[in-house]
Amino acid sequence: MIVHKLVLGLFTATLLGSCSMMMGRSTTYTFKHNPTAADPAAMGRAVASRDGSMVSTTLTLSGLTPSKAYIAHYHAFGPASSTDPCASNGPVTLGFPNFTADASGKVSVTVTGDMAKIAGDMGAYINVHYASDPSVVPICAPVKMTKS
Ligand SMILES: [Cu+2]
Repeated sequence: MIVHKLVLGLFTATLLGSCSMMMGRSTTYTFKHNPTAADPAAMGRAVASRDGSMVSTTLTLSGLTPSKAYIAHYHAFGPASSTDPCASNGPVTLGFPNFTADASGKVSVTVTGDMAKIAGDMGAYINVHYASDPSVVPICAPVKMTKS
């Protein structure tokens, strides 16, 4: 009986330990508005939580056009800037699932991917595009401020 209780106690402690470790690896990034007239009230944050070699990133956005379709991606640091990731024009490294803003212009969307896809310069910024015209990018969240 005593042995069984001890084993159960150790198991519980291990679960709590791994949970708090995951919380400690969570990082929040804040979206900023790009110099565009699109969705002037758009804002939000990205919370990235690492678990081993995988990372889950959840975008919580508001001020979007109600019921409009969007796409979002992690991008690598591009060639156009080495100090402003959002202006660096880098390639996509990890895409979020397509999403549509709700009737009040809010949405939450999550992607889980291999950390290697967004490590270092590979994950320099997250941007949100109109699905109908990806050249329209209302908001961008800088993740890595300086190019390596
Ligand atoms: Cu993009």
